[in-house]
Amino acid sequence: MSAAPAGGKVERYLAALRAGGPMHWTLIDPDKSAGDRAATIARGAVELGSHAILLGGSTGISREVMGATAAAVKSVVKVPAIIFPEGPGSLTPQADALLFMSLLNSRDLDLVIRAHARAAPAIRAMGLEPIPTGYVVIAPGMRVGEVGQVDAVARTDHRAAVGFAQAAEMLGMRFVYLEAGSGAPEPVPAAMVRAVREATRITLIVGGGIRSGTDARPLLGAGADVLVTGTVTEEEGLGPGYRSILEEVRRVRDR
Ligand code: 1GP
Repeated sequence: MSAAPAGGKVERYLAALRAGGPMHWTLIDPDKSAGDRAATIARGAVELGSHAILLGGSTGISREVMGATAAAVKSVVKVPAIIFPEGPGSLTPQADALLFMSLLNSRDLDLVIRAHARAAPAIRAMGLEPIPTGYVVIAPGMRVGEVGQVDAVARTDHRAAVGFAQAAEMLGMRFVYLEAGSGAPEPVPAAMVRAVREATRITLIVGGGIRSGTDARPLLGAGADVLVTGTVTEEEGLGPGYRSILEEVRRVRDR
């Protein structure tokens, strides 16, 4: 007897995509690109093959800006618009889902579970689909490492990364996100991604510092299920760096 697939509509869409190979998600920061500007990026991203739009990145994005941006994005693309939250203040029913992330290696219990407990009733009332995700910051961690009061996992400490990912899996989270930090000089090491891949079966998201196909290739080879990029589009638009990342994802999917 096989169990019904877990999660809501967005999670089932992502699971079906994952069965066909790795994915790419485009992170748009509504504080930098709101409304129509975000919609233009999202349309171009999906035309180039990106599989979902993540909305977030800055601290203090208002519910109004997030709501208007999610609505604008959804008016032009069919892929899910998923909130990448930094706190409960930016949650809006205009999005399809949110990464319901516990920052597993934070010293701040609010970011591990307390803010989630406060926000859960509102999330349920909004009908926003929560995607249960263990979020693990790997050095250098950049800004999220600082504001998240994180004890960042050292880049060579595969054992720690595997421990967090396995703990997330054992707690029933269906996604784990290895985050080097937005704008990191280098992505999460491929060897760490491989170690986590070999030790877990949940959907493995990798982000931070991916700027080109050359960066993407070893991460895909190591078994990442999802690559998230944000900075490359903010700095260069949907230019050669962004396109080469999507080409690598497509190459692996087409294999
Ligand atoms: C940040 O992992 C994402 O949370 C994306 O990072 O901005 O470096 O692409 P970049």
